[in-house]
Amino acid sequence: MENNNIKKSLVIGAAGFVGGYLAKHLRDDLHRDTILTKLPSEEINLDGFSVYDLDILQLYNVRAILDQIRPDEIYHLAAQSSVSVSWKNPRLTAEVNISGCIDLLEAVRSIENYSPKILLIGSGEEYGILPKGVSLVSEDTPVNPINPYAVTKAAQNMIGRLYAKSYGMRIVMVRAFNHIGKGQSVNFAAADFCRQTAEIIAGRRENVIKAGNLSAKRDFTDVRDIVRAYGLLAEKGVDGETYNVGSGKSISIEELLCKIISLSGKSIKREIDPDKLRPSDVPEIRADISKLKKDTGWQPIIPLEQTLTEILMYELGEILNGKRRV
Ligand code: A2R
Repeated sequence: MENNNIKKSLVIGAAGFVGGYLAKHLRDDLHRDTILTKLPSEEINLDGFSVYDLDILQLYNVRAILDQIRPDEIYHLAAQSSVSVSWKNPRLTAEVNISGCIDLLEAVRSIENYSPKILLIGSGEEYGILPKGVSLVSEDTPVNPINPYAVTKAAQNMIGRLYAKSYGMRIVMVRAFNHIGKGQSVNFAAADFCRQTAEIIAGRRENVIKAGNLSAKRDFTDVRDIVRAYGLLAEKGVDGETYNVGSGKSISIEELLCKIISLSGKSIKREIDPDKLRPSDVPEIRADISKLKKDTGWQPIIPLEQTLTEILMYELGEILNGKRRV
């Protein structure tokens, strides 16, 4: 029998890195009736999920699905999320990240007597080059994006604000800083270093890790803490407002690498790989999370060392189980 008191949550972009974690959090911790678009890539137990195949660029399909299931809250994670792909294919990036978002909001708006809470997931990348002397960024710090991906996310943020203010829609915007966890693509530093270290532990690689700019300082948070913040923001975030989600602390990539190496118990050298250097790396960025804390009571709880240990063990397991040939 259907329980009408249980909230329906729709995760758009559930097949991505964050989507699987968010889906699990909504189902297991918040006991939501959770609907996913596409299956999560992580191997998770799919009991209790309904799955729809939805391309956000198919406006009529999006509208039909929304009208049919009428979720109480929508987590919009679908994106072309790779910075390097955004340089190679800025048009596709703009189409998915900007037009896709507009189409989603228009679809919601066109359905009568329907006003779901919508979370638009953006990125700390939107801040880009910071004003001189600034490393701690609040939501009021001007955005100054320096790659096509970040431009599209800044645009998404502005669209969300516009629709909330102009049409009274219940939209909250997020700027998520670096989040890490098992299963992330090795285009990201923590996963890359853990995979290389796992290969060394497994004896499949010489004791050298290749890295890019080690001096840049970034704000890292466990993805499980991040999705917990999303759940709270869907409940308590103020409509039309933007929230930074991060740890509020920064560490250098060098320190991150040292932590991973020390977890391995091995003596490992580092080597700079010019292919991993980014042309205009921002020296330091960390999130001011006071607004998020004040409005939701959220704070990160999973220590960085725990997250790194779990990623390293995961990568080692993948190699030893033969899932990844080195
Ligand atoms: O590319 P696919 O097939 O894996 O699907 C991606 C999905 N996606 C779409 N879904 C529906 N219609 C589309 N036209 C479309 N284009 C892409 O969005 C993928 O499953 C998901 C994004 O997942 P990831 O790239 O792994 O991003 P992640 O790290 O989970 O980040 C979630 C959100 C994104 O909006 C980021 O820009 C933001 O957090 O930082």
